[in-house]
Amino acid sequence: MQHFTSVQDITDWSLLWQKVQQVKENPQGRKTFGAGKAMCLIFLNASLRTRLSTQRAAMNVGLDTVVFDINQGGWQLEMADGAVMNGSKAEHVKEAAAVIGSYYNLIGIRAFAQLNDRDEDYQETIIQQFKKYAGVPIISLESSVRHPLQSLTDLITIEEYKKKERPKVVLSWAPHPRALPQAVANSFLEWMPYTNYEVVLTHPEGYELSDEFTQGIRTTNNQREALQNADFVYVKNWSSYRDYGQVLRTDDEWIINEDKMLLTDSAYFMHCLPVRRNVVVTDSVINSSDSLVIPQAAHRVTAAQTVLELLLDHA
Ligand code: SN0
Repeated sequence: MQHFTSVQDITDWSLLWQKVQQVKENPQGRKTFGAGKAMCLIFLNASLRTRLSTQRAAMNVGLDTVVFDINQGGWQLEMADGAVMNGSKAEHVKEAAAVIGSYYNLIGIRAFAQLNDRDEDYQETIIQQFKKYAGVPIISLESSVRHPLQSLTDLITIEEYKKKERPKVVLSWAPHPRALPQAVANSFLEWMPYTNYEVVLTHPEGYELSDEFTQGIRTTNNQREALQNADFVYVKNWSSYRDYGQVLRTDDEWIINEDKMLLTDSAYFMHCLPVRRNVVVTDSVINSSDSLVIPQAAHRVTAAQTVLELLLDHA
């Protein structure tokens, strides 16, 4: 695997699952695998799980890590090729990425969608420019469009908890006071065709995701119908793709509560976190024994370590 920025970067699925198994069984088993190598994690946005789990995964393989909050202390980077740089941006990504790539064997980067200009966000410019200019493997720590480390985590979690060969997995939109990116939902759906799960997507009108991710995915605007007999309920808010970056409704009709979970086949509740309690999901559901949010978050280390081991072969 050369980079890890989308599901399409996975070249060998059987090797991936073999690694996941090895990492789960013995996370400390390859303590010196990354020895002598180092990774730079660049954050343009806040993070708890991605930052800490990726560092923990690196420790487990003996890889040194530096975290760079580029907005605090770094130069503002110009991303556009051919730009006349007479404004506030002091350095071009062409130099910055190449320089960081000369110091580090791997680069991770988090750059959320700005939610102003859809075309610009959906070009994933920052991650693409780093890919182009860094000369080392790039790991997406959530781009403007995708969050593949989260999606791998989600699959690892579902595989671990599923009680049926072909579980019904529902991705449900939920309310939120702020406009959030579509990345987690996009990415989750992008990984689904690589499973045999029965997948249903449900959201209110106006919250349709890009066709690129929903093609072939059963979709309904009826949340209760979607939840019938579900085995896993994955809940996430996203802002509108159609009315780009807009919050179209502020009511609580789509909250996940106990009453809705009763429609399922004793489904597990999943969320990538951070979650707004009693807005997205009621305390009673997230506190219940069917809530997987903590083991799911714990598997962020499993996912990151698996990815690091696959990439280190090329780093
Ligand atoms: C991010 C998102 O993409 O939705 C990261 C999720 C892994 N979530 C948020 O930004 C939540 C912020 C908030 O105010 O609740």
